Amino acid sequence: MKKLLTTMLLAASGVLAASAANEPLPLIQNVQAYESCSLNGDWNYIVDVQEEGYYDYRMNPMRNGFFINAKPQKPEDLIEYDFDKSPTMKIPSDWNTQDEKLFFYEGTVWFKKSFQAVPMTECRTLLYFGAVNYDCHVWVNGKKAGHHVGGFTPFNYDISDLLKKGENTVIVKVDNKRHAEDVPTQIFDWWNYGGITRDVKLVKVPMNYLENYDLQLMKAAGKAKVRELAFSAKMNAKEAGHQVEVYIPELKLKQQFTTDAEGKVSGILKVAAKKLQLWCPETPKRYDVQLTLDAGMVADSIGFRTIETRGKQILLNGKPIFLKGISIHNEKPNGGGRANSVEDAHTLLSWAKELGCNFVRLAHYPHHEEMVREAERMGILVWSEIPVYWTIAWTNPNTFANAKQQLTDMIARDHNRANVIIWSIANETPHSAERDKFLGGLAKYARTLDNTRLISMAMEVTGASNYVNRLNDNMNEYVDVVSFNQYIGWYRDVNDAPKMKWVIPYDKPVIISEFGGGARYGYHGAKNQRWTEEFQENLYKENTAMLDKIEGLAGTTPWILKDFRSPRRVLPGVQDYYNRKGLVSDKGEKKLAFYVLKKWYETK
Ligand code: GCB
Repeated sequence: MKKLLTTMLLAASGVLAASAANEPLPLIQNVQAYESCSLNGDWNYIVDVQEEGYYDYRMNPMRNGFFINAKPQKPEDLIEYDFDKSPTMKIPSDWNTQDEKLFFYEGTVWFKKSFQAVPMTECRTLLYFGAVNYDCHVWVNGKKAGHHVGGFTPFNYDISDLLKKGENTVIVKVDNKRHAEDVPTQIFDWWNYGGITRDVKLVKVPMNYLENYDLQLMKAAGKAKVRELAFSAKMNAKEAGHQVEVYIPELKLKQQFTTDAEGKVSGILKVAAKKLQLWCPETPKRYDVQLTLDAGMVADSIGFRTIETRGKQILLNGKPIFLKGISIHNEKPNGGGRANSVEDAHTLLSWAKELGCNFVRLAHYPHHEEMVREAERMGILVWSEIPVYWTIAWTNPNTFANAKQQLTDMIARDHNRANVIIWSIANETPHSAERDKFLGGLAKYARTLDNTRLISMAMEVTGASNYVNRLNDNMNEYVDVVSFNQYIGWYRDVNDAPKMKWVIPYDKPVIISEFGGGARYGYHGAKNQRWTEEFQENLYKENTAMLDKIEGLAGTTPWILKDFRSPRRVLPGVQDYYNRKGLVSDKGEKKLAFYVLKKWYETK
């Protein structure tokens, strides 16, 4: 496929690239399908505690900051930095685990990478970042390419006009300082890993390309003889009259569409129900799909399934399913640090498979794209979330715009993945009218982007007398699935578990999005001795027995697969800056509770 595309690109007519540096370019769908050149590898870096490479001594942004990558021209020239003499670190990575001086660092680091290029007039070059945490400015050859905020979603710039023949330089200023109005906000229970944490690449795209496309199986009555695939797409230019073709060789399905004045197409493809094999955890079937715009082709591998709710049930392909899940942070399986490879994803997801899971909650922000794709290949359903966590600045319009953008990009990246069934818009947020307005707005907006999946968020139950736990959240009316976190046995006495009653007054499926407790691997003792594996094991036994009594329980995602780094977990000798609620230790060792959950899932 890639070869085909290259040939096509070279043969394309020589129209000048109309790139608009600094303007945000909508995220390109399925970036893997294009010919690209990786910029991963060694990048020089400069730690800039006071941002002297960006602001002058009166705190005004400078015109000749570090981004111009100056070099002395005359002996007397004063230049107080030198990227080429600065150390290097591997990208993608977080700086915290790459340089021990930066373990706790929150602030600005500059990165520089040089590469060779040949400017091309017959196609465009996008500079793509899988994620950078948190605030980042990008320059190419000293000229601004763009600014991005938000640590877990991809973004791209059209840098065609900034490239020159020979050596080119990209400089990135990354700042991971926390602020109250950011998303996430100032406090959160995970490590604030800074840096260019996911892949960086130069992507070659035709002058006209499919910015985004969507191919989804539509819901149908159980005995329908013909199934419908809803297709829509948008090209980068707003131009009528371009041909878009969808071809699924295995189904012998081919259909053409013509763009409207907005550069959009939409329509339905029909296929005999008996020919179509649906994606499900047991048989995660995906079809090769070829999408052609004019002469340029993009290949994808797409699974078809439906997801809906009926009363308290979740239906996958029309049949009830119990979601045997586990929550996961986007951390490497052995030790801390941001996970960013297929291998990392495979190891984490294999542990989930071993537990008997058919579902994972990717908490509390979008994980790297390979995590979702590998889960799709392995037949694991996904809950994907944005970091609207705890005490967000609900009344700040910029905060809302930021959350909305992260939601947009999460959905834009993954909406053709059959395994993603739930978009989660928040976690454990304090109730208020302002919060409802903010989250209600996000929920409604998410449905305009994708009305085929379920919307949820992790809520909280409020305790009442006589061991009654009541779910009472105005956001109920906006979600399809009511999910809540509960910590009986950890933040509350484990002996209360058998006495608990649950009042969930909504006719919707219920997911327990978190439960669990901490244990240090290898620490053994009595079951009432906190931090022992036996304490955690007992907590899991009591909780699973308790959850079996919740009417309409449609799934669980206990907290959490693996111990993960958190600055809030400071107990020496036990936590040492790790949240120890993992069923697997930070080094990959399985704790006793792992086997309790595995056994429970065998009964589901
Ligand atoms: C929660 C949060 C999660 C924390 C967990 C804990 O409710 O959603 O991010 O890590 O509790 O360990 O307390």
